[in-house]
Amino acid sequence: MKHFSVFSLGLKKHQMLFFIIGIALIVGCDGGKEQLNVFTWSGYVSDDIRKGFETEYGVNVIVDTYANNEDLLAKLQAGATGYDIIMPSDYMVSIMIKENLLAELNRDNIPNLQNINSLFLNKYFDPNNTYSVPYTFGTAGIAYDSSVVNPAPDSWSVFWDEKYKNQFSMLDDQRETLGATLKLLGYSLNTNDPEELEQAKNKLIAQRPLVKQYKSEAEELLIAGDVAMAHCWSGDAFRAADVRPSIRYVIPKEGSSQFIDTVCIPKSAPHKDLAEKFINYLLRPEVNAKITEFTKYGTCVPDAKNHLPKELQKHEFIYPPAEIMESLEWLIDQGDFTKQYSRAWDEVKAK
Ligand code: N2P
Repeated sequence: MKHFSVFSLGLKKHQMLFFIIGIALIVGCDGGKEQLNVFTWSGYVSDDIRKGFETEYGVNVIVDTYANNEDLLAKLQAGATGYDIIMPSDYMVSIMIKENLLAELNRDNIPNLQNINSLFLNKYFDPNNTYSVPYTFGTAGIAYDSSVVNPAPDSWSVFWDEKYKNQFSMLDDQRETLGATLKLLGYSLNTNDPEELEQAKNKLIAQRPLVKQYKSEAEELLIAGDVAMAHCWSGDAFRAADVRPSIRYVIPKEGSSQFIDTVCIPKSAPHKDLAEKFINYLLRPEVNAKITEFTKYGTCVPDAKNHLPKELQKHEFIYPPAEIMESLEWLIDQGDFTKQYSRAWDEVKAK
């Protein structure tokens, strides 16, 4: 019996080498493993979580990050098609649903949906969780190094104090940064009054010479000691405080924002089934607990708490006291008025 082999194609040795390399490239040097592409916030998927899923499912997980919801939206609108998992915040989920960018979730593939606390389900931005699964929740506020910033700040106005020129960063995020300024001015961070937005824009333009950097990954600056103070999300402040215990976090007295970040699958996802497996994996209580330990944001899976150290089960960075919770607003999709926010923000950044 004649065996079929590359030799039987009449290939010479060097031709055979090219043939084999070619096949290896087609199959992928990793043996043709399926690849899950995750596009998320920095500090949201740890190596541990990634590797756990890779090992269990025999796949590769690639994690890429964005600084804000609008950058994520712009990427998808520009036709990026490689992403299987994205993690937009609440108001961005409603925008993406309207823009027809999200895939409907097949709930049969995500039985662990039942692990989610119903408090986090059926929210205004996706009334039946047709497209999104809650991942984490948190707030925005001020992270500051108490060994430098004295007295302790309690107002957004500290970011306009000349004393801290070049010593602080603001979030690179149009809704959050305009939102904090609107709160300082006594307005809603969901205003759609052009005059109020104009005032916030001008206030940020006046602040510009004092700002060291606009950066969403504020924990990196705080840990490195590049800034003594940052407009920052709660979990990132918490992570920085783990490394530098002199770091504190405060929600200013004028109030601030709170958010739920979600997990979604873009309509264009190349590996939808695998993405649903990944979501189901994230919702296992023991995996979800690891997420909380790493991200330092709140968990939407109550049983995850059984796997968490005591101090994380009710830390005030994650669970602010009731009177502070009352001062928080959710960012809401502003529809057509969103353009005005983008325009105002572009002007601030261009100065
Ligand atoms: C984590 C960023 C939190 C996202 N680095 C705020 N929606």
